[in-house]
Amino acid sequence: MNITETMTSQQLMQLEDKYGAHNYHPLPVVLSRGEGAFVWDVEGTRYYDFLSAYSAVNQGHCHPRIVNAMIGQASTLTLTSRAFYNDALGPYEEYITEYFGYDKVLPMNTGAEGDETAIKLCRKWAYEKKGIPENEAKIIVCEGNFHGRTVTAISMSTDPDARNGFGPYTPGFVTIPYNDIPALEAALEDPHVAGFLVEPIQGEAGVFVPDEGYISNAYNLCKEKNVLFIADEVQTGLARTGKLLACDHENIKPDILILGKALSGGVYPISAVLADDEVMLTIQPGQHGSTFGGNPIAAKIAVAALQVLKDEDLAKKADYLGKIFRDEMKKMNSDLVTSVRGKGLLNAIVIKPKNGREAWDVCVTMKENGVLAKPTHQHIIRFAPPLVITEEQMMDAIKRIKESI
Ligand code: IF1
Repeated sequence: MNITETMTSQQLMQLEDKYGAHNYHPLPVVLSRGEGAFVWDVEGTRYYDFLSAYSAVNQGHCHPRIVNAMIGQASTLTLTSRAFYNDALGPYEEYITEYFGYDKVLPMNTGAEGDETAIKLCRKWAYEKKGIPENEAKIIVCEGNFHGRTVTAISMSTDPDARNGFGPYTPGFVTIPYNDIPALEAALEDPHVAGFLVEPIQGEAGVFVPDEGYISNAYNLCKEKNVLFIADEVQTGLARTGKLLACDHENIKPDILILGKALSGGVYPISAVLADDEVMLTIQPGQHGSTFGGNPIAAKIAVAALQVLKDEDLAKKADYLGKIFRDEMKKMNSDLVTSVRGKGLLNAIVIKPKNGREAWDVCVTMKENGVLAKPTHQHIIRFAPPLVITEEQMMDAIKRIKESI
C-alpha cells in the first residue's frame, strides 16, 4: 500500500484492523477534519460530532485560539522536563489556581494520571496529616465509576469489561452504591477512610445524574469525618454540565479537583490536580512527576482553553442548549426511548431493543443522517456535542436524531 495516495475509509479501517491493537470497536466512520461542532470523513461527508471525544473538545474542534497557542509554543520550546524551570509553567499555574480557587496545581497529562495523582495525594495526606497507620488508608469509590484504564483505576471499577483479567488489583478501595447517602455514612464509620473519590455525574456508566443534594450531603459527611472529598471532573468539568464544574451546581469545593480532557480543548493530553497546601505539600520533590507533566506547550494550551470557556460563556450555552435537547428528546415519546437524562450538554437516552435493533443500530442510522454518537453499556446513547454548537445547528441535529430513532 503506497500510503501517500488518498486512501478510502475502507482501506484505512483495514489498516487499523491489521496493524492496530483491537482495544476499541469504533463506529465505521473515518474522520479526517474537524471544525467547531463538525467533523468530516475521508469521503468529505460532514457530521455533527455528538461525542466530542468523550467531552474533550468542549471548545469545538481545532479552536483557532487554542491551536495558535499550541503552534506558537511548539515552534519555540516544546519540552524541558521538570529538571529545569520554563517560562510558561509558572504563569499557567498562577492562572489555573486563581481560575478554580486553589493554592496549588500538580500538572499531569491524562485523566487517569490525574486520578492516580489524587489517590497518591490522598494517601500521603492520610499518613502525614490525618494519622492513619501507614498502608492502611482506604478510599471510598462508587459502583459504576470510571476513573481511567490503569491497573489502579480499574482496581476501583465494578465494570467486568474494564476490570476482569487484569488482576492482581490495587488494594485500599471500598465500593458503595452511587447516589446512596446511607451507604456513604456507613462506610465513613471506618477510621481508616482517607478520601471519597466520586464523579459528580457518572459519565461512562450512562450519564447518571444523582439526586439533588447528593454531592453536597456527601461533601458534608466527609468533612464531619475529616475525609477528603475528591471530585473526578475529567468528563463533567469545564462547562460541560452547564456550570464551570459539576460540583458548582451544589456550591461545594472539592478538597482535590481532577481535570482533564477539555483542559486542552482536545488538542493535547493535559490533566491537572488542584488542592490547597495542606494536601498538596504532602508530596515533596522526587515523590511524584511525569516527563511531559507541565510542559510549555500544555501550559500555553491550557491557558487558552480556559480563556475560551470564559470568553465564550460556554457553561451558559451548555445549560441553555441542554434544556432544549432534553425537552425535544422527551417530546419524541418514541417507544424506543425509555428515558432521557443529563445536565447541560452531557445527556443520554436509553434505547429499548425492538425487533433485534438496539442502540448500536440507532447510532449507525444517525451516522447515515449526519450525526455521530456512540452507545455506552449497550443500551445507552450519550449525546455530548461541542459546547460551541449553535442553537440552529442543535435544532438541525435534533431533527436528524429524531428521524433516525
Ligand atoms: C476510554 C469511558 C468516558 C473519565 C473520567 C478519568 C478518565 C475518564 C470521569 C480517564 C476517561 C474516556 C476514556 C476513554 C473513553 C472515555 C470514557 F467510556 F472510557 F469511560 F468518557 F466515559 N475520569 N474517559 O471519563 O481519562 O486517561 O482517558 O485521559 O478509555 O475508552 P484518560
